[in-house]
Amino acid sequence: MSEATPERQTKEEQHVALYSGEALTIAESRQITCARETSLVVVAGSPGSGKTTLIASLFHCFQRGPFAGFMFAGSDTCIGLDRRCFLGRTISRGIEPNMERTKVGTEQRLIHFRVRSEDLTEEARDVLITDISGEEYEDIRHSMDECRKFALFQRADHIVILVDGARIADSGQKHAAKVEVEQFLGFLHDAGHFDRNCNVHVLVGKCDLLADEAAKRFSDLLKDEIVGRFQGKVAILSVGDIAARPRRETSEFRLGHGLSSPFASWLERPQRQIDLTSSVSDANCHSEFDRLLLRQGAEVDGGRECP
Ligand SMILES: Nc1nc2c(ncn2[C@@H]2O[C@H](COP(=O)(O)OP(=O)(O)O)[C@@H](O)[C@H]2O)c(=O)[nH]1
Ligand SMILES: [Mg+2]
Repeated sequence: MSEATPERQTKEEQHVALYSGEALTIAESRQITCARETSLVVVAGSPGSGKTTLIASLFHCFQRGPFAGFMFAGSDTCIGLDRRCFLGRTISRGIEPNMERTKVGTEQRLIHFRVRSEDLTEEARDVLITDISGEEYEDIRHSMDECRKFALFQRADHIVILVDGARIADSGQKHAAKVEVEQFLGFLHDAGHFDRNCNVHVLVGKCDLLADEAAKRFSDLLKDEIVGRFQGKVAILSVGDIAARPRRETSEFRLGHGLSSPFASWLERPQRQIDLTSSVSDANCHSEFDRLLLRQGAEVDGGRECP
């Protein structure tokens, strides 16, 4: 075996990607998406609905052991995950867990999970999950143009819409919350995001707060109406209740309540039906992040070819 010279070592080291462990930019995520089939999950919902908590709770669930039939097999974003989790930890001694507010315009936003089936019969699978900021959500919700050109939706394999269960439990807010989610789905549909094989999951979060029967009935009504209105307009529509991080863990509501089935489905990538580049042009992209998504879309969807 020949020994590498110091000079040669330096050159080789330059080609070794060293992950910071922070959430990934799209550019950084290419190492994952080019190497392995990776699905992209985009979580949308009103500010405070529990999007960041959902992602952090998945990580906590895997820290406890196998989850949804899968074992944690690594992450290139452990520090990013940790950052999102630290305020929610017991060590923070807060009465209620509190998540760091999702920063706007930050490029580092994709959280990576690699998991493997518990029985080890299958290869490990990769999933990138991101939550959109409150500001982006408001922009998209109020402008069809913004919604149409929002590149994350064009690329997403799974769009998760999180309804704030705390609002559903509040008789003064529940109607507004219902109208909001129905309008948002209508916007996504009219913007053409349902025209391809993207799966949509509407989840009523914080369901541990739906204590009385009236609140539960309203949550069921909301889900039934959404199914009645949008089933058939989107490749796969699923609805459900989750309590990603119940205020108090009980035998009924444990950490990650209701998340195992959605999470297992997020590991599957629906087959692409459209050429992303035909529906989005560079001129439509409003940030460098969008442009990277656009460039990457063709590589990711067209096979495993990377420049
Ligand atoms: N009771 C309860 N509270 C939750 C749950 N999930 C999140 N929360 C709380 O909802 C608040 C907002 O969560 P966050 O993830 O920051 O919302 P985001 O703005 O959508 O990212 C935090 O105080 C969380 O602790 C849940 O399942 N049950
Ligand atoms: Mg957040």
